[in-house]
Amino acid sequence: MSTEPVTEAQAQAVEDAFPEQGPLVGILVGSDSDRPAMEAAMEELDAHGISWEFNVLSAHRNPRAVAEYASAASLRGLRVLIAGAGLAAALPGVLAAHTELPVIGVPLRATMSVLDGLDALLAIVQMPPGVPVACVGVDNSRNAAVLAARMLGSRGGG
Ligand code: RP5
Repeated sequence: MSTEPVTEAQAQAVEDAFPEQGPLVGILVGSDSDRPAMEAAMEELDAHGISWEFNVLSAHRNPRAVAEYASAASLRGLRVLIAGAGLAAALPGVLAAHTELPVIGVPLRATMSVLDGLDALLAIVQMPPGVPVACVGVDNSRNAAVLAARMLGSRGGG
């Protein structure tokens, strides 16, 4: 793995910053404009009784914040990350570069897409060996949540 080991000082800093047990699933998108496409994932996780949080963090516009989020995610108690992005959809891959948690990418059909979402799908799925990202269908955030629920061993909802 390319992930750097977390030092005790870093772990303590995260515990100090996040003293409460956080949600199990982190949902991220690259832009506010992506949020509507991810609502099916939120509803699906709710149906399974799985706690989640939502953040807008762009791999291209906020690269440092994305790295910090992913590096702290496991220590905060998150177990799976779901990341939706369109166009040159780097967010799922960049998250995977900074965490050992499973990352599920949702390619989104952005308005400027020249390939109706296929550009984002290829950007998400074509990860190099050793840094995997699971990938669901274009705009199919519900399936990302179903997969996350299965990873977490949930048999409810669906
Ligand atoms: C990607 O660019 C985002 O994930 C979004 O799908 C797309 C367009 O973003 P906006 O221009 O709407 O912010 O990074």
